[in-house]
Amino acid sequence: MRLPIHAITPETDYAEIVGWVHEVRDLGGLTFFLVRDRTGIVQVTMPKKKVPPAVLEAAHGVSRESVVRVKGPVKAIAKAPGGREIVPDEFEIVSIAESPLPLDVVGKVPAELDTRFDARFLDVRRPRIRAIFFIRSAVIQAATGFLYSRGFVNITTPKVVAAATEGGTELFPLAYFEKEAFLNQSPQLYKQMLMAAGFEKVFEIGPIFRAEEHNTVRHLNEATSLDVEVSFADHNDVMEILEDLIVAVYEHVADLCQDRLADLGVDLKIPERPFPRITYEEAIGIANRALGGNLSFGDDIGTAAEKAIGEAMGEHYFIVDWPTEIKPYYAMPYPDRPEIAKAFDLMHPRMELSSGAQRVHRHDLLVERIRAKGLSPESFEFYLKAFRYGMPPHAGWGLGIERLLMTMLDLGNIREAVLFPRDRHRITP
Ligand code: AMO
Repeated sequence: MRLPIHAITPETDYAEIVGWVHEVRDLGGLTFFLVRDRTGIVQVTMPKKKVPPAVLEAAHGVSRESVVRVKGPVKAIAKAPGGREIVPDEFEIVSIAESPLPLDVVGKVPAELDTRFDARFLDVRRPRIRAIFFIRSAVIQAATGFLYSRGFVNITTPKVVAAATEGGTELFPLAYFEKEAFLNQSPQLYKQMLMAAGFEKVFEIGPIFRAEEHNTVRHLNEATSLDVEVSFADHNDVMEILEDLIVAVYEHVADLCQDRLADLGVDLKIPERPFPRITYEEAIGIANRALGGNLSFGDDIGTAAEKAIGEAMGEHYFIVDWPTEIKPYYAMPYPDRPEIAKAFDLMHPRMELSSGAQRVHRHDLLVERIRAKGLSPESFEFYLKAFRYGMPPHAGWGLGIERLLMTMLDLGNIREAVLFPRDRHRITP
């Protein structure tokens, strides 16, 4: 029976393993193999005089990254990884790897990102790279568990849609029979409609598509968003949920992914609650002082300003009370100061992680806001309808999973947090 490599202990005296040939060292009378599976690496030692001729023949010339099955007694040996070695009495090549490899899995030869993504399945064989995706899985598990424990319902909304949610310029048009259709930018309209359906608390983890043309280290054209929407709640309520979720996710990863974090050399610091909150006006004040700039009310906070504010804050923080004019039509303006919206962004010192708001739930105001953005209420009729038959007040947010991982694991490029990234120049593999 096949044994995962990490299950080989000092008590194991015999093992059958299946894995990839990580390294081969032929010293003439003695050949060493390192064999790797997803759990670890073990040394396979073949002294020519001690192993059966059939084993020597089977192993002869086996290429790196071939899949092999090895069976034999396990012995203690100080110099081997994990302090164990297998001296095989059976050896089988299960699947041969062509040479040369398109990518050096051992990682001694550094590869460009493009080379890595062209052979991503090989790239991800590397323990350091694979660790990112085991942690990504743990992040999603923790977030999902947290939301279930708070009574949320997991929803799935369409990705083929008829209207823009976040603004028309970043849409991917789609050939959809005789209709005009797009890939969805956000589950925004659907999660709100489910508030009218009486679900009260929903979440979705799914793809969002943004036709952003710029090529940056923190934008993808297909990203993964964790979306949350809550009825009878305001922006402050959902900011608390977001803060609690971030801390729960960090704690889960710190508890359960120690080995993977070690593979990545990451010393995870759990963010402290409550996250500081600064207003948009305070944020531009910080940026102006730091950069000698002259951002004024209503200006977007660009990358340089964001960086300066992040440096001043030094930890996760919220920017609240945004100008209504630079937030989407669905963000609720304060009744007494309609030029400011009950909208927020959750920031990591490096970048924005999430944005959210209390929503406009009054039909008349929503129509007004849609018009004020230069959009046509007619194209939102399927959405507006949900506001005419009893729509509770509600609030929510969207959190970018890749940005969460990128900041948590200190990755240099957002593409590192995606198995098969989609950017301006890449749609394969
Ligand atoms: P927003 O457009 O700010 O808000 O997106 C929410 C979060 O999703 C992530 N994100 C991206 N990540 C990588 N590449 C991209 N191109 C990209 N675009 C967005 C970011 C961002 O903070 N409907 C609102 C959310 C809401 O109000 O509930 C929305 O989509 O981490």
